[in-house]
Amino acid sequence: MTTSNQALQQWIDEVVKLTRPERVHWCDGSDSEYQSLIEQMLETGDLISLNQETHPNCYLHRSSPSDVARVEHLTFVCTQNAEDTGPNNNWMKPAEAHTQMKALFDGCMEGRTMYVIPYCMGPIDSPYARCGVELSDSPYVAINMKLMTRMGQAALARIETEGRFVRGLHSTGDLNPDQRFIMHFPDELLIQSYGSGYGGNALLGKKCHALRIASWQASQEGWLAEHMLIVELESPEGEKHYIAAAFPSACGKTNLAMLIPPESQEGWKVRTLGDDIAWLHVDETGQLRAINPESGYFGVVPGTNKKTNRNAFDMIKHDAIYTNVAITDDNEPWWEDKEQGEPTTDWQGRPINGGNGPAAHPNSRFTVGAKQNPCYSPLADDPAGVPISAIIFGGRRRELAPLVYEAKDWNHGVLIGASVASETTAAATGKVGVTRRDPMAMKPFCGYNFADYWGHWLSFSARADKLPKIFHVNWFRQNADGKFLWPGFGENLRVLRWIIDRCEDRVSAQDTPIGYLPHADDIDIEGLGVDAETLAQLLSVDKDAWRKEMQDVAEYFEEFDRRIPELLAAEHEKVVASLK
Ligand code: SAT
Ligand code: MN
Repeated sequence: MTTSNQALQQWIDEVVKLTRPERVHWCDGSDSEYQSLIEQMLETGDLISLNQETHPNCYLHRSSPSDVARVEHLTFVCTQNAEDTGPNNNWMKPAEAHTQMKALFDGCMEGRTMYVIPYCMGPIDSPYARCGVELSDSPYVAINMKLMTRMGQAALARIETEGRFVRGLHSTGDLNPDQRFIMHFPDELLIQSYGSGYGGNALLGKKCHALRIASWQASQEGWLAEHMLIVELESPEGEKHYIAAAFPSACGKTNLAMLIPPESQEGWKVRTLGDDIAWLHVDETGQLRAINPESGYFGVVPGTNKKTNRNAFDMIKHDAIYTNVAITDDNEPWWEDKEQGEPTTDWQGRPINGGNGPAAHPNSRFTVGAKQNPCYSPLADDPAGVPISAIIFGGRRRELAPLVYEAKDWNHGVLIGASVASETTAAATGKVGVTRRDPMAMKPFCGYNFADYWGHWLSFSARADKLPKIFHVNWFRQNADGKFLWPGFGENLRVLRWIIDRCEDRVSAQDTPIGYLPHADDIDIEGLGVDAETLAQLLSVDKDAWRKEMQDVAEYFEEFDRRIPELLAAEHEKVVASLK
């Protein structure tokens, strides 16, 4: 196959010359192509067939044990000027990065097939969607891209009419962690990834394109590319609201996006538009609208059970690719807190032995097409996206941050987003459970200087008439014994209801230095098992602790020096003054 797009054809020819694959396979995105790739991977052992009776079309992939998460220390943004990438990114000069990557890619596909993977991020006919082409020597990448994006013929046709696309070159190389790099060249709309087959490092449409490159493009073009789920909430009266929410990786975005209303919340309906990424645009009426650029979920498996997320539990029983889970003796996938079955073989294929740690890797994942979700919203395919009523920021914080609070206005909301901190999780290599600043949950994903990014966020006050309200939530508060104060999961709907009531001006709130907090009786705790004292604790503002927090935030901002927008510094000043 070839393409009428000369730039694409020329780039493919260059890559073939450099990497020297034995074969080139153009992905058409068809179901039959998916099936034949699966069969081929079963033969080579790249995939293991799971119990086809109980889990039809489910397969297990075991990655190299040293390749199980994103590698932030090996992820770079390459611009001429280091200041443009900011202290929030690793930087390398483009020329140097090109030289280094060229040496790694030289002949790396010998004996392998190179897959040409055209994809579209967003509904094919959406003006907000953007296309890319990934060249990869991994069939695992090809099948995952089929589930995660609109991949194949239709995307290629759009590229041929539109002419513009992001280029992504990926090779698993020899999986040597010392020769692993994820490089971004925003000025060239180019991504190069070598030495990893793991999701966020290898499925280049996801974090690399839809967040790092897209966030930079968005800043040039006047929109936002965010690490946010999109969810639809319908009240018993039929009133609908769309909410976008940003949380760091492995903090429950998929669970919130697929929330199941508990029995106590009768009549509420929740539908998912997206579980990880949102692209936000201001429409011609001044309303902020969101699309989900993806078409599938790459979710954390451990912890998924009938109680925590029944929809996800059912959704991954068929047509799913599992990565790094354990298996039972009847060949069913198994993970910690599945609450069903017993594992016999761990994620590395070893017989279960307590000394080897968890049976499933803590960052083991499922990949499924979004339409398998029992609460999938067909509006995810609407080229116009959905109007956003509220934006929520959140982190995983044992202490300090109340259950929920509302920003006083948009600019204050930008400060709240810029101040997000969270405990690290298994989604990236490194120590787990350390609190770090993770502004807008974008620390690993913002493709340019955070200070400029906050400036871009602030610019929306002037761009849009109907800006959503901004909130902060924390589902992860613990007491002194390490017990969670809030039950979370489906019960989070009780907090979302307050958020909607605030958007509709139906409830008043307590005015505190950090924002508007609910009056205790405006959060429905009936039948929840949370007593009034605990709720009071969840809704308290410890002024001393907050003064310290604002000091920490100020120190964090200092890293960005004079690039910090004046408006943001002014918002910080205001909070500090009111805490006095
Ligand atoms: O980076 S991935 O997208 O693979 C997983 C995550 O960090 O959310
Ligand atoms: Mn994510």
